[in-house]
Amino acid sequence: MERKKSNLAVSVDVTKSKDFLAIIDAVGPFVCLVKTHVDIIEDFDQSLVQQLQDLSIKHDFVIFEDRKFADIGNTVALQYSSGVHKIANWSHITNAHPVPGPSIISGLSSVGLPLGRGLLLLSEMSTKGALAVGSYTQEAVRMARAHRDFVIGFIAQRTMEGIGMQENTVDKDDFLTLTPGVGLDAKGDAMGQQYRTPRQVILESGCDVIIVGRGIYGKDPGLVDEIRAQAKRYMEAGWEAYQDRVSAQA
Ligand code: UP6
Repeated sequence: MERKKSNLAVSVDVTKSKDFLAIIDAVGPFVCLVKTHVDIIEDFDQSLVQQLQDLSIKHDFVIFEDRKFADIGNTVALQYSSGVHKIANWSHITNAHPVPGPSIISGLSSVGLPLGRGLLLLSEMSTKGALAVGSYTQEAVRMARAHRDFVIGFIAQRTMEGIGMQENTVDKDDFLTLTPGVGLDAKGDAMGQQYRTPRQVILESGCDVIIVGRGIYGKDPGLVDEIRAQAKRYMEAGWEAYQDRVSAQA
């Protein structure tokens, strides 16, 4: 993030590998991270993984497969390591719902830790009526604190720093907060998604990384120049909000 002066993550939710790779190559210079949903790609194969890894090296970004694991430890370990996608082989980061309890972290870390991978827990969601609130969110943070070797942060709508801690505690968490539901032009979609601006997310809510999908490639996945321009726009908005937060804290 420091090296590229970018706290922008682009979520590339398209179904054709040609569009997927073209978008990533276009936004690559502006992002710290690329977020994928490989299970929506219709012509997925292992060569796509190789090309994604090549782009990650070319443009210096981290790969995050947004798999949202949510099953028992044994099953998630198999889903993470095996099947068609073999996510653990190529994705630097993945994520999980805390709903099954700490065993989901043990299951995933049995595969990911030896490979140097990291996990994000979904302690909140961006959608209208989300159930990940209150004590659910607090327990998610507690689970993360108990597994600092593998859990590196959260998918959440605000910083989780200090949540559930005693008032006078001196411990600092230093987890990352990556935040989806970010848009500069729309307030939401027709399926419950809710958007806030980079300023609201980074400056007012203390998050670290903005995750933007359709705000960047939404008009037409073929319009590479437009996609590049939007990526630059979101990168600048995200970084400016971060700089403002840092100087406000100094
Ligand atoms: N995502 C959310 N909200 C969450 C968690 N994850 O939107 O709470 C993911 C979606 C999608 C991306 O699965 O890939 O972030 C948001 O895309 P969008 O910017 O096009 O709405």
